[in-house]
Amino acid sequence: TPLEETLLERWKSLAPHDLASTTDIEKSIVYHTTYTLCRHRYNVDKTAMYSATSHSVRDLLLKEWNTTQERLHVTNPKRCYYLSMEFLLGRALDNALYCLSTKKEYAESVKALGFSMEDLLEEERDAALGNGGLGRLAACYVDSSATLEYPVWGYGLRFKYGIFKQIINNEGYQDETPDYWLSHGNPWELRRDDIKYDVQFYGYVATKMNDAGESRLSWEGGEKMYAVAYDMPIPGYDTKNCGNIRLWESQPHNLFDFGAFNNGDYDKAVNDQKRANNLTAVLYPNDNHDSGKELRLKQEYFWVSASLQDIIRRFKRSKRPWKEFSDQVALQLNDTHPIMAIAELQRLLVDVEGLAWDSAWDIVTKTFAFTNHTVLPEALERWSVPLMEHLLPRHMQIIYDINLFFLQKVEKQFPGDRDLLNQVSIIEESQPQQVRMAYLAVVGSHKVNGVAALHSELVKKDLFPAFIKCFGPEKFINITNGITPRRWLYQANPALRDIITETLGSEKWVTHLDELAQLKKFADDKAFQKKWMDVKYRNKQRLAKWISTNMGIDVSPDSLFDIQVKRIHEYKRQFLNILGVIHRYRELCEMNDSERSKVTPRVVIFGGKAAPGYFVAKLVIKLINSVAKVVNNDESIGDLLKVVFIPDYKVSLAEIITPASDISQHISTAGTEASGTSNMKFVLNGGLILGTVDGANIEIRDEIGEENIFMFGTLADKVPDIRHNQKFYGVLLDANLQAVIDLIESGAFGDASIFNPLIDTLTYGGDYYLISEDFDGYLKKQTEVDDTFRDKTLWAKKSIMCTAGMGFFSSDRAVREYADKIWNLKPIPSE
Ligand code: T68
Repeated sequence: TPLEETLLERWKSLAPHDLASTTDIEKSIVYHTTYTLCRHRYNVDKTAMYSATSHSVRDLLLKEWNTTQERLHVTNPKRCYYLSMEFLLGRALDNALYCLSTKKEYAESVKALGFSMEDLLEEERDAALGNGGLGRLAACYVDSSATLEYPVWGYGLRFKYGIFKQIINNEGYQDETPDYWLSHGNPWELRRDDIKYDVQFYGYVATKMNDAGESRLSWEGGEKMYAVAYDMPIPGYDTKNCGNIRLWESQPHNLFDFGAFNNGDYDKAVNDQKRANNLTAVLYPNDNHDSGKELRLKQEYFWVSASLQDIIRRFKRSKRPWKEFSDQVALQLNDTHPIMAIAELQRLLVDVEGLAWDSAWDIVTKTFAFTNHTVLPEALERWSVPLMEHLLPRHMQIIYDINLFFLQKVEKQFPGDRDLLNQVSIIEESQPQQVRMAYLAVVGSHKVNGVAALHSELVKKDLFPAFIKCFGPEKFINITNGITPRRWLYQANPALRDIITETLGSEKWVTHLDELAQLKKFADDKAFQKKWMDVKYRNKQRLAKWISTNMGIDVSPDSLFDIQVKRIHEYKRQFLNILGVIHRYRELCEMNDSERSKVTPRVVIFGGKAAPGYFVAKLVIKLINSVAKVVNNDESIGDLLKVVFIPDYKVSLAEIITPASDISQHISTAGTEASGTSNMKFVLNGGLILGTVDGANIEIRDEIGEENIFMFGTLADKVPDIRHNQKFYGVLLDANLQAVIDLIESGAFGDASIFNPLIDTLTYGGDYYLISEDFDGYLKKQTEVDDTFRDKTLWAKKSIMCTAGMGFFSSDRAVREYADKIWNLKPIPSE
């Protein structure tokens, strides 16, 4: 029951105030230490202080959160919901302090209480609810949505365990340990016990009469679980607007089976509880690979079912007719993972709300849009029909009907074209039959987008060519990815931030990244170049210190820092990189002192996780570490070459690594990396790229100028023919590559036999990722990198031109494009 007007006034007059002074902030921190954490002042350590400070900052955020919700409640605009299985947020405290423009005040207050802000920031565990680029993209998009004041919410799952923690063992292999990120509590989330929905699994479909005496299909029986909401406020920058991510946790429906308990079956008594606790316990650690496991499908359905119930409840409060649903709601499907939402919304509208099939389908197709993130066939989800019939029997019927009606339309449009019907059928006629989720997404959405220009072309050409015939090309668009300049420059690189602001005369660039273009006029300015490169040097020192402290390896910041950090995957070709390193080592070994004195010293840094079941990828990690051991201990080589594999690469480490690169490598086989986003982060921070003509590298080149990027390798349209020829004529390895393989096989990096399965990928059945084909071009570009780096003025100029050209790659631009071209969404100003 709402409160009466006079009471509302009283509440308003008592509402908490801003923490205006540092004394207020100190009081608030002491308050939370005492009452939230129940700690006495004699017993406050860094962890407790981090937690109390975060709770204090959270209060400020919640105030903005509440006023934002109130504003949305009153204006009731169209809203967009971003359905993403993954949100790779990283740490929250530093970001929140910047967004609230109160970092300075908090740092002073914390200092006055005997701690350092820098230490406290390091106490925070990363929120690592994602694998890689896809999850981090979702995090950047909610940041931009909040900043641009778009009414966007993220919906996802609250995994108890995020992506595993990677440990490199003494033999140089990857080991995995669980990431129990919630062990010290999480001040950045709010559990909403009042927001709770039933989610059903298994059971059967029955025919029932409704009140009007019509027969309806109904999903009955099976098992039920609760989905309980947790909210994570997402602050916008330089605005009072605050976004939200709502994450669902599974809970048992029946806490306890007393019948079983009384019969002495204690295990059975808690069975429900165990199953429910398992459901959202852990994130699947595969990127760009479909695991096909029942538990994964359960997670997917659980999440979309709870989210849709929540969204429909909110829609119903507006008392609008169903036909206006798509004027109020836009739903963005982040990859195939949430695609059951299409069948679920159709089911809710037809079976539960009683709409006619066609009216319901009209609403569905106007509401959903789908983002594709990969063309790799092994990554496209397919679910076996028997599994689907077992777990979600009504949805399977609905998918059959969606398919039937769609194929009937196609048949009408193209009579007798049986090939076309087979090509676009959502059901693949294999044994057993499979549901092609990406096809369901195309049929059930009004827009399909790829994530970079080349990728969006390949989506049309290679993934969905037959659908272009059915729907026309307009349905398929490109929205090139972007990254948030707040985290990836403002926060991660304070030194560069400060000289940019000083040079441009304002902080406008933080929300209008195109402003960086003004830096171009300083690219030849010697004094500015010096300042610029001093910053790079300090960032390299910061990373060198991290490596020395955490890994005991000393690297010189005077060397060229060459970095490749991303998930380990064959298509990303870390293997090519380490083979290149071995080639470099071979050459160094053969040089005399005078030749060596002309060499550009280099530190080659790797980082990234391999999926625990991805044998070849794990072997690449082992090879890197075996090579590192030999090279780093070869005293004759000294600083000329060092190899470092940084363990447990994650968002918070990326914030230290990214600003410190001279060169970063983005060297996927052309046509395989949909976009890449770390490429954008490095260039934004004045790092040059060594890359293939793939994904967003191409657009980066177009923006910064081809003279400021090192590009090599086979073009995407040539790849299929080369693969085809290799199959028939075999692979003749490049001579330098053969010498590198010979060195590995000689035992120079330890027992060679363990690397056989890796070396076999170059020859048996063809060199699928074209490592041999691209090897020579790669080595030549590396030599060009070395030569250019020695010209300090030229390098400084290129580095400045890199940052200056990156305006386009802000996630603000990307989110605006989504809002305009897909969601039809307007900002709701906070002031
Ligand atoms: C990445 N995809 C693309 N997938 O590889 C990258 N996959 O090119 C692109 O820049 C990025 O998405 C953003 O568009 C992924 O990161 C996954 O992590 C993933 C996770 C689960 C299942 C499949």
